[in-house]
Amino acid sequence: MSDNDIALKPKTKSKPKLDRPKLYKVILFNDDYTPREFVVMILKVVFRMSEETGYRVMMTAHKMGSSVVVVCTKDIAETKVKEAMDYAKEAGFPLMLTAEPEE
Ligand code: TYC
Repeated sequence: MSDNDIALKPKTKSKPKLDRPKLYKVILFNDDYTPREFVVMILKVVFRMSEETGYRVMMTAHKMGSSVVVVCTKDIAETKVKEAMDYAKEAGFPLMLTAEPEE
């Protein structure tokens, strides 16, 4: 090796490849107009919840202002939010859900 040669250090720190997709939370928000039974129906039909789980999630949003419905990939979260809000819009209710990335 001459004096002008630069010794290149091999890169020792390489980013580990994680093919873990970023997860998204579907959040259900309370409002004063959507009937409780309608919210439970949405949770059963769109999110495949049982009556009991749907009722529990609906009551959490009703009492606390919001509730996490499910954690899943961005695609699924956004599709389900749209599906649920389309049903609500069609029925004339202001039911609101969002898909938010997990910290
Ligand atoms: N607060 C509504 C009512 O009393 C019921 C409701 C619950 C609406 C949860 C939205 O995400 C919700 N009729």
